[in-house]
Parts: sequence; C-alpha cells; structure tokens
Amino acid sequence: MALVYIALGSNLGNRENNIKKAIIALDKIIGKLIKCSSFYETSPVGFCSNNYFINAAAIFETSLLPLELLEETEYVERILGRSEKSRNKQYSDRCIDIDILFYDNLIIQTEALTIPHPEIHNRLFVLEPLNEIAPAVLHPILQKTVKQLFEDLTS
Ligand code: PH2
Ligand code: MG
Ligand code: MG
Repeated sequence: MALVYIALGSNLGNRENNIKKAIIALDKIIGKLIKCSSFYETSPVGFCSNNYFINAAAIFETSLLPLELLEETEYVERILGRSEKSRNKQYSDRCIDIDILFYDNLIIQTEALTIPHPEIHNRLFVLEPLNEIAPAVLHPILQKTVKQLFEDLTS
C-alpha cells in the first residue's frame, strides 16, 4: 500500500460538486480516502480567465502502481466531463483537474509521469490545502517539508 497525495482543481460548472464527485470516484477506484482538505477559492495562475478555481488536496491509500494511478485519475477526469488536456502547456478552464503530487517518497521522472509534481513548490493553490492535511510530509527531491515549502512561498 502507498499513500498518494493528490491536488484537485475546478473552475467550470459547479466547482465544489465537481471536486466532491472526483473525491468520491477516486475513493471507489484508486483506494481509501484518508484525509481531505478544506476547499479554497483561488484566482487562476498561469493563464487569463474570469473563472476562479476551487482547489483542494486529499490523501488516499492505494495499491495501484504510479502509472496505473495516473490512468485512473485521467479516467476520473474524463467521466467527470473533462474533454481536453492543456495543449502546448497552455492552461485553460476545466471542470476538473486531478494531479498526483506525491506517491510515498518516490521519485519518478518519465515522459508520461513526473512525481513529485514539478510545480508543487511554486503553487500556493497546491501548498495551502496540502499544508492543511500534510504539513510534515517531506518533498523527496527538495528535502523540505510541505510546511517549509508553504512558508517559503508565503513569507
Ligand atoms: N491549475 C493550473 C493552472 N492554474 N490556477 C489555480 N488557481 N488553480 C489551479 O488548480 C490551477 C491554476 C494547471 O493545472
Ligand atoms: Mg494541474
Ligand atoms: Mg492535470
């Protein structure tokens, strides 16, 4: 069994509901929900949009391997109505985005999947909810806790 730390975001449709549905589906498909953060309303980062996000983070216990987990998170995105992923690194509005942040303390750098998620330390919309539920978790590359990364970004 592995602990996986997941970021969720939605800025289209019923945003809270989209995140709740995603968490319920993930709990069914990838494994037991251990902890979920509060929901945070955040302004879009890295692209222009009038649609604010709801962001959250959650911890699940899974027996899936990282690539299996990626397939299932993408499956949940699709069943919740996500049609397209970002093109040429251009972000766009989305009803649901599910990103794998950490998978235990594993480091994976492949074409298909990068874990830890490469942008964790730059993103308050990820670190704030993650710090609420997992402040003591250590970033296996940066060797700083989530709390330290959060404080680095907010101080
Ligand atoms: N996700 C992005 C790009 N920008 N901004 C906010 N506030 N929340 C997000 O979840 C988000 C974003 C790429 O996935
Ligand atoms: Mg994302
Ligand atoms: Mg994504």
